[in-house]
Amino acid sequence: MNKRFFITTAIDYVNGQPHLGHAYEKIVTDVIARGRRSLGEEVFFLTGLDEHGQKVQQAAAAEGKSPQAYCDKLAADWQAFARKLELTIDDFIRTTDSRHKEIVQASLTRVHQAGQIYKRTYEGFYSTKEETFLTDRDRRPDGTFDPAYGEIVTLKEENYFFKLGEQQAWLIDHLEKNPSFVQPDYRRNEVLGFLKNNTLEDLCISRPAARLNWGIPLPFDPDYVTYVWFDALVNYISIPAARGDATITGAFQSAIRNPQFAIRLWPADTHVIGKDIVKFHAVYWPIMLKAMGLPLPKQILVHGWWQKDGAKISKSTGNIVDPVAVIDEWGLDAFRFYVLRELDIGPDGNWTDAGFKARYQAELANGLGNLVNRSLSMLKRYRQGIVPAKHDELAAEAAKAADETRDRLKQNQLQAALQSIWGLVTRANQYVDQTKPFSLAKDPARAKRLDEVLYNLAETCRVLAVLLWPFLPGTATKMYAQLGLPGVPDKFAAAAWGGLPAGHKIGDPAPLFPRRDV
Ligand code: ME8
Repeated sequence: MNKRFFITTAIDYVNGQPHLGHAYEKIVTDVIARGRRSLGEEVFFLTGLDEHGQKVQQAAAAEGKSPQAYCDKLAADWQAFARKLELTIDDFIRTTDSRHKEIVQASLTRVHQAGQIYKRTYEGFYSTKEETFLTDRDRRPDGTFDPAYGEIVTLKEENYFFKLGEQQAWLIDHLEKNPSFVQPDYRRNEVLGFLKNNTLEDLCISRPAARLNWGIPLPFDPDYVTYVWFDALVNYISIPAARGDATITGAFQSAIRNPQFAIRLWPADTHVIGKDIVKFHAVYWPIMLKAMGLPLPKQILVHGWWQKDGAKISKSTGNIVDPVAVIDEWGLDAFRFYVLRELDIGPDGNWTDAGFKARYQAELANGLGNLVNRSLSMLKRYRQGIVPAKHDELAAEAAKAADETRDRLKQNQLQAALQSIWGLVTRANQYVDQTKPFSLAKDPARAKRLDEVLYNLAETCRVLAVLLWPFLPGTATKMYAQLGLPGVPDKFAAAAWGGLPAGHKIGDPAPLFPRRDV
């Protein structure tokens, strides 16, 4: 049994609204997953929801619902959102699933037995709004706390702590020996800088059940529930455990329920996350895994944050992009294209409606859409849709685009891969302008040349469909259908030049991205 390429997203807080940032992260992960599958790897793509905590408990109470009923309703919306984005997920974790709770408790037992969890009294500042303890180090230069923390109270209570001290040296060593562990490089350097210049304080991992009962009880003290990260991060191993991955089930001695369906997932190949939660994934998570006796994930891939019109996305100020509204108006692939083409994985991005429309018009309607539509329409008009004999004038350029796309997909350079693909789109559109098939068609003596040109164009469209599959799966599928080809172009190997056989009859061309008055 082969280990699968295991890729995950952050699990979203169930009580927020799905926004552009969530959509972006999930689409990026979907493209990597589809790309790997297209290249022949077995993949497991996991996403889901983070459902416990005080805010959920309070919001449910305000609506007069039980927290579970409140979460169930929102979870249905988030799952519909995943379908809307056409994510090729293999599982959807909810932290309220019993399969998850069981592994959270097993992992806490294990770490507790290893002597890494202890209880002590904590007295300090506490932000109820952010559910977090603060220290003097969190004060701003003028001595006050950021208003985002809301009301600050002093609180004295006993809690459980996870030991983080004495863990820095090996983690620094791991980051230095494995440059790809945190990517991009500047994020890795930030983590290294943080580890080298700070002493890690032990992490508070509990809340008294009397104050917060919407959480997973600590297996060694039912008066407490586990708080946030020991719950949320563990999702990455609870699904492998539920799927019978022996690396996890072995470590926790939990029964493999369906050994015949057991798969190997852990260690994760890539955790895709946003820049705000790097410390939890690159510092706390490896230390937690080490304490559990489990191998570390291979890579934490960190994306930047989207803004809109140069300002923070915020529901309260109304500065939002509603992905569902954009998709309903422009189509899913127009949305997927814009976010992937506009923003590389790493830096922050800025959504503008004008930028979105400009890319739609130039690159989708006038670029790809025009190429496919005129290539296939001319083949239909001049040759009754019958593919002429193979000809290789654009073969080298198509091969170059395919090679670059493959390399860039493997390196998670999604924006650069789209640039390679659009290099071929632009070249093929120039080829139409240069060879002028509409003029050739008027001169019977030039019939052979017209055959050559029409073959090169139709075959380039076919290659493009294969290259585009991970990014714009709906468009790639439509292109295959318009070419009269069965199935979906989901095997990268099919990008090799010459796949369209002479004599094949294409289907009916139709605009992929209708031009719009913008
Ligand atoms: O942090 N642009 O959940 P979350 C890009 N439950 N990405 C953004 C973004 C923006 N404007 N806003 C948020 C959580 N994100 C925890 C994670 S993982 C074990 C637990 C990203 O709903 C954010 O960086 O606040 C994170 O990766 C994801 O959306 C979920 O954020």
